[in-house]
Amino acid sequence: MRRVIRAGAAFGAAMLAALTLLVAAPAYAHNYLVESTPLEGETLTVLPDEFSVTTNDTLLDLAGDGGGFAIQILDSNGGYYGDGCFTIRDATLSTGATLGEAGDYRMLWQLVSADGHTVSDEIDFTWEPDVDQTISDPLSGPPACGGGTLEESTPPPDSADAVPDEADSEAATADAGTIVLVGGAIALVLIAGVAIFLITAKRKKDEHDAS
Ligand SMILES: [Cu+2]
Repeated sequence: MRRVIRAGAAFGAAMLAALTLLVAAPAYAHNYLVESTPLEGETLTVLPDEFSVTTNDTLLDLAGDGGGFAIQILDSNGGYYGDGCFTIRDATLSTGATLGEAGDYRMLWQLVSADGHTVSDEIDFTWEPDVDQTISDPLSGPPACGGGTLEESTPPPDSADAVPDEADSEAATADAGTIVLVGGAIALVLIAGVAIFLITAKRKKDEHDAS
């Protein structure tokens, strides 16, 4: 009987170790911020060449289209600045620097870690421009690189040309995928349970037969 308990404990420990690895390993591999312009809480009096965030590891832009990356500059009234274009270079994500009237600003950034996970955060700073600094007008929405704003380029959801059937079927496919995943996980647990039960029962029987 002691042997059965020990086997069960070993199996449990192995499962726990595997789960811990699955959950913990990716978290350690996230890129983290090591430098930025501006810094959190900094007061700028002169516009830098560019706004940027630098992480500890390479940024992942596999498709080369900057998907998953963004830097947005907002004033305290929700106005946007910049042209929406950005550059990904090694571990640094950057964008051209423009700001409006003096005040509090926020830089929102999002990037894709070397491990493929998206990381984002915000940096608050203050703008007290010297008299020779250029003051830009705010945009009403996030700028789209190449012109306009992202909000303008997004079609209204109830547009007559919209294809709701396709969207619905995509959602249905996603739901089906989730069901398959959950079903698969339940099946695995059940199979493991039955296996443990059978092994335990057989060992009990063997020990019983042996005694
Ligand atoms: Cu990660």
